Amino acid sequence: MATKAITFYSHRDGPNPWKNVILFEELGIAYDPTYLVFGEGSGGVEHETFLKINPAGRVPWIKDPNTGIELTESNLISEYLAEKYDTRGIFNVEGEQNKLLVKQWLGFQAASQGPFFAQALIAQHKLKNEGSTKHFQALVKRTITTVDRALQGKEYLVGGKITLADIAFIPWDRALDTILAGDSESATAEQREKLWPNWSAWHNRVMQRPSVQKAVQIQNTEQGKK
Ligand SMILES: N[C@@H](CCC(=O)N[C@@H](CS)C(=O)NCC(=O)O)C(=O)O
Repeated sequence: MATKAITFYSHRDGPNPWKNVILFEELGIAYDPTYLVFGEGSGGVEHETFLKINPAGRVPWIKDPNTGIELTESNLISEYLAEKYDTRGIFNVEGEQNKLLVKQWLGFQAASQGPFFAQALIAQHKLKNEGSTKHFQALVKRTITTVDRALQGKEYLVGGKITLADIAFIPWDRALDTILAGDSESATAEQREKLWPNWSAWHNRVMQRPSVQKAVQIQNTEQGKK
């Protein structure tokens, strides 16, 4: 168990750091968050102060004073936290195949879900470009279809139990009302449930975990929502 709080650079809206908050809450790890903003201004992810810490200019980033470890990339941080602090094996899976499957899904999340969901959001709500919005929303739907197929007959992605793979998808999936806004077939949770029943049941199942609910509550408080 961590004795000193982990230094944690985060963002109030950006979904990626919130995967790690779920881990902090689930594993009872003390952490000390600093919330950055987007851009180059004071307190920004691309301000020179933070670029010296993380040249990628992105969050999350941690420093663990208990080990001296410094890390960025949310999925790698989750793997580190589980390896060091999951003393009860909450996220463990048995066997080489299952351990590799967790990594496979973490890779898929970081290479497909994260970037496609982010670009669909930016195309529609920031660039307001209809063609790009449709292009990225199609990739978002393909990503969800992949996960839905993989979940056929299963409650969780790997090994019949909760793993880091399931947790990794939650923060971006929570933003789907905004990401798929305007899409005639998948804009609402009801439509998504009909299109992707396995995915929808899994999402709701993982959402019910107390650690996920706590992370949502902390994020809502930070965002000034109830
Ligand atoms: N693959 C990285 C992505 C990190 C990332 O893009 N973080 C966002 C916040 S959710 C960010 O810092 N964006 C700022 C920027 O791109 O300028 C991870 O999973 O940690």
